[in-house]
Amino acid sequence: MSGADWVARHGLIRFCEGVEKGRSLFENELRKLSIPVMDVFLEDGRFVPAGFEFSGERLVESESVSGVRRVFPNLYPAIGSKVLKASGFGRPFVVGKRVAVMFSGGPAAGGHNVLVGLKMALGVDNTLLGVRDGPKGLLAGRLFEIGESDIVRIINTGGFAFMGTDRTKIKTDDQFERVKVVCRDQRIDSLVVVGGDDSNTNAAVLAEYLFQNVHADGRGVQVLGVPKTIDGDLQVGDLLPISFGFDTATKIYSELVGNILQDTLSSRKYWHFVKLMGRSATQVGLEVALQTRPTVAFISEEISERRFSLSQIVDIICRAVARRAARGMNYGVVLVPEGLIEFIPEMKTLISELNEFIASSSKLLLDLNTMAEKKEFIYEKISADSAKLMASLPDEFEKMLLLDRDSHGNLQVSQIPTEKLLIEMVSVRLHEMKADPDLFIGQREDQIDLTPEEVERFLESKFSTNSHFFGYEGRCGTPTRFDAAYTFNLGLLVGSLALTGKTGYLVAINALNRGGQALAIPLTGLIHVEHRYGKDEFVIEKALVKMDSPAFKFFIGSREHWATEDCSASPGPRQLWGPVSSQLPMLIALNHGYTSLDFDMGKERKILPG
Ligand code: FBP
Repeated sequence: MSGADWVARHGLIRFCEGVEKGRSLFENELRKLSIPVMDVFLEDGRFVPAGFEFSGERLVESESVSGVRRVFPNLYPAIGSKVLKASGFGRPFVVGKRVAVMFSGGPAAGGHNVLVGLKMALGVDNTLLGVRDGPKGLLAGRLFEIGESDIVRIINTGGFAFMGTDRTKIKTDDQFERVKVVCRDQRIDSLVVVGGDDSNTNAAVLAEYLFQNVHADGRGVQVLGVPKTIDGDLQVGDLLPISFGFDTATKIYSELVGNILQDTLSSRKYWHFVKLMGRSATQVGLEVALQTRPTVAFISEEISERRFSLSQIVDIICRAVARRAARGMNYGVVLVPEGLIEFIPEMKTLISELNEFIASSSKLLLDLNTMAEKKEFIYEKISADSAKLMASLPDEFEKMLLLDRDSHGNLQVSQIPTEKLLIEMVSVRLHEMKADPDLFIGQREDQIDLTPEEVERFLESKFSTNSHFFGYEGRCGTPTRFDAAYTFNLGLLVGSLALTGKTGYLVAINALNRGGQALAIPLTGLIHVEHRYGKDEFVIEKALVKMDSPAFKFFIGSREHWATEDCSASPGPRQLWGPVSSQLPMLIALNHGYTSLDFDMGKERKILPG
């Protein structure tokens, strides 16, 4: 029943009183949204699981192959480096399988549709179990059966609320053993991990651990991964263009940034500093910049590559502010990636020294009461350069660098107010510039060439600021049409793999502009060695923004113009119906050589009857 029908039947007051959660007019219409489904999952108009065959693609062997063989003695020989593709041949006909699915890490739009697709691939002859609250819930054996009525309720809705998630890393022998026991007790045949790079690294390790001898008859448990993260940093070249959730998050942020840009053009008095989520990579920041054309946008990877210091970053902003002020434009928008500070080489060294120190001595730190004591203690333990840099930062910021790490040992950069730090430092620098204009105005390369009238205008200008952090707003919104379709098809794909008995694969869909190609990528082929927190770890590499990628090149070719002129774009709210509802992320289109922004994942289908 549509929302309008519901109101007609039950009355407006009862509707407004909220008779049932999740039943706004919008949510009711959403459940009826038709979404594209790939041909390989269709037979006689019904959704069916696919079979698999060798795609002809092999992953490039990681440089750490001997280590990978050692860490994955069962999995690596079994799945090697061959990428599989879903096919209409060899469709599995399986009954009685029990598949468990778990969200892991931060939420991302579309997760619920993975469950819907998975449930449909398994059909009525197999059982789908949901794990409550991510890995923590798995360890506690908190599983429940996902039924038809759940699917009807959650289809096309945002967030992970239906099952919950968390960031527990399963790493100790006790934890692995616990998972084994839960799988045995609950008769689980396959475990699907919906997560980012860290969670899928964990999935690979679990696939090895559960490879055999879980059940009394010697069978193991298959472990499969689904690529999720708004950060967009789980990509595998042409095979996996993007993780799900990225499109929704970036479209939400782009709408907000577009609105702020419109406000600057209207009120002409503020500089807005906007921090955008995306822990390490700046895929989110780049996409939002492409969509909105802000005054200044930083890409952390470039900062790292060009070895910029914090002071140089401040300088870049000050020059943009001064140039615009000279022309009477005392406004602008600066995009600051969440992970920026970790990419500034001097800060990176400081943070990694702090990470290693905190990993080994957090208990000692706890014993110290005041911040002054903590600082004194830490300054002695880190290098002199790092101690000097740390001491030069505002107190509040220094305190933030000592916040608790997450279970993967990462600094929680979302909690660090980099946008405020920059505002503070830029204000101080502008003050210095105004006090001694001859230092920065002139013909030298490091100076700004301004006429006397322009200098006058700059000296009289005001630098009024606002800061924003767009992060949590973007993770749980209603999935875009792209994410809704992508995740439903990923669900069908991972369900198919579960039924064919495969283990140790990450599902992927590429060729997103021509019907889509459904793939299974061996997780062990993605693992490489990284030095983390004082030791070598086998992990999936994060996909950072590449300096030679078409999307980045387009950005650097445009930014000078964006900084001096007002050429912002306002993408507006994301659309689920109508002419602009089929847009995929611009950086996918640019980086993969698509000629249009429209995606194509097959024909539109009504997913649920009624
Ligand atoms: P995932 O990689 O787990 O999907 O999380 C991404 C993210 O949204 C980052 O952008 C952000 O740094 C982090 O989660 C914030 O996490 P938390 O929810 O723990 O504050």
